[in-house]
Order: sequence, then structure tokens, then C-alpha cells
Amino acid sequence: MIGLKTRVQDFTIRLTLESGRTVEFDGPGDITSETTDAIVNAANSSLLGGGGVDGAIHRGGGPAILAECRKIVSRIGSLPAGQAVITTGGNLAAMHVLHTVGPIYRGGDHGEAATLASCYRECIRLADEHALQSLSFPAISTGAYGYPVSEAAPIAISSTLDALLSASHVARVRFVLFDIATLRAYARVMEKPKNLDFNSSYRIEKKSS
Ligand code: AR6
Repeated sequence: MIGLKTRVQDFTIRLTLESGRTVEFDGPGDITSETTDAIVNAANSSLLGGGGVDGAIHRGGGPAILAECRKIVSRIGSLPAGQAVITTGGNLAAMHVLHTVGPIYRGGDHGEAATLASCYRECIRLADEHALQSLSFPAISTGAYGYPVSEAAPIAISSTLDALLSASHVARVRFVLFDIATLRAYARVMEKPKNLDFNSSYRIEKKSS
């Protein structure tokens, strides 16, 4: 396991804000291998596990994550869509897991965009509250919950950039995208970043390979 924590993580595209904070887009990749302070789980309201990213995180992190989720459930009942909670990362390289529940896509006119944006904002706010400096996101809601990635990607990026502007500790956010199609959808947004709902200055680098 030595070396895991010091592994240099790669990026395909990197956006740097004036403040020096960075947003990296990388893939195809498995979020359970990330060495950021926290990784984000696309959970469901029961917090008791599932398939996709959720299954991979619980398998990789072991029973300590589920034990903490059960304690949270006994306190709050269930986690509403758009909110986030924090647990240990268990056996994962990341110290923490931020569990958030994305919206189930029902055509796009049921408040899905606002709920999805809230997931990204709440995760960054919670990470910041815990003085974490880095976190990695999957493409929340774009698997079992059916959100078209071409619609979800600009929301994920805009809400993340917005939340970063008011963060005190979080300085690095990674989007770890599981397959080529998802990575391409994010890359397409970054080809025309002026279309993003975001007005502060930034610079963009692309890996040359
Ligand atoms: N690393 C990064 N991304 C991944 C990984 C991984 N290891 N595995 C899948 N993805 P999903 P949702 C991608 O279905 O749509 C669960 O059962 C995947 O390709 O994991 O928010 C929960 O318990 C897709 O692009 O999450 C809920 O019931 C993205 O992650 C429900 O699914 C999200 O796919 C949540 O559905």
C-alpha cells in the first residue's frame, strides 16, 4: 500500500481558477482508486448500498462505511435527494466518503437540474466544513437514475465552480469519469466553457497525449 497516497494523479483537462483552485476531468477511471481526501458516492436515500458507484465504494471500503451509514439512518431516517452526509472511507485510500443522492430523471421538468446542482454544492460545502482540501466526484445520477450525461455535465461543472468560489479549504476537485462516453460529454462542455453559467476568470490546460 505504500506509495498509494503519493501517487501522482493524472488529468485529461484541468481548469484553474484565479485563486489557484483546480478542477480536473479524468477518465476512464474508477473513483474507488482516488487518493483525494474524500470521494463522493452516488447513493440512494436508504444509504444502505446499491449498484454502480455505490456498490463499488462499499465493496472497496468495507463494513466500516455501512456501519456509519446505519448510524446516520438511525438519526435522520433517510437522506433526501440533493443533500449530503460524510462517513469514513474505511479501507479506501480516500479518508472520507461523502454520500449524496441525485435526482431520478423524469424528463427534466421535475426540478432535476436544481436537485443535481444541490448535490455538488452540498458535497463541497460539507467537505469544506470538515476542512478537506480535495475531493472526487462521479457523474451523479447518470447511471441507474437515468440523467442524460449531456444535460448533467454542464450542471455538474457550473455548480462545482460556483461552490468552489466560496470554499475556504477545498482547493482541488476531480471529476472521475467511468467510461469514454461520459468523459467526452464533460470534454464537450469544456470545449465551449463560455456556455457555462460561470463568470469568473480561469485558464484551461489539456494533457497533450
Ligand atoms: N467509478 C466512477 N464512476 C462509476 C463507477 C466507479 N467505480 N461505477 C459506475 N460509475 P450510478 P446514479 C459511473 O448508477 O445514476 C445505485 O444503485 C456510472 O457509469 O452509480 O446516481 C445507488 O444505490 C455513471 O456514469 O449512480 C442508487 O440506487 C455514474 O457513475 C442508484 O444507483 C453514476 O451511476 C444511483 O444512481
